[in-house]
Amino acid sequence: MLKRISNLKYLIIMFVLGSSLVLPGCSEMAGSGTETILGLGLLAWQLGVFDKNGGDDNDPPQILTLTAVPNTIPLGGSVLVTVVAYDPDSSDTLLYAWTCGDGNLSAPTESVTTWIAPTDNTGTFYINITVSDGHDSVTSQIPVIVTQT
Ligand SMILES: [Ca+2]
Repeated sequence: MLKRISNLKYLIIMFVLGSSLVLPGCSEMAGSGTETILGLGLLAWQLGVFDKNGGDDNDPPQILTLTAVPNTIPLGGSVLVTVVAYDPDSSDTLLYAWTCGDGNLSAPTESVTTWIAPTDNTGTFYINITVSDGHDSVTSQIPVIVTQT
């Protein structure tokens, strides 16, 4: 769909240069005077249709906040991890997927989960979240430090 929008931008440039064009479904419009203004008006309307009302482009979800409380825990301890995400397309339902290379996640497909640290590994662990709207996704991660005690 972006390709078609680019084509329409090209058409606008041709109008500005004074070229004569025939749009699909329209009569021929000369590139001067009031007909140029009419042509630009029609193109602006078409751009609006392709961009939003056509329904075939998507705004990806956005992660607003990602928190881990507390962010330092002992071996086997637990952290409450929360993501707040938003999608500009009001009809899109967000899907959540948490992953971590070690430890366990209590609710790996919810926006809030508990991560339980391993009992035999200390260090910094990155908890990853992917938020998808079914078309596009966004990923982020947050570190949690696991200490001996
Ligand atoms: Ca969306």
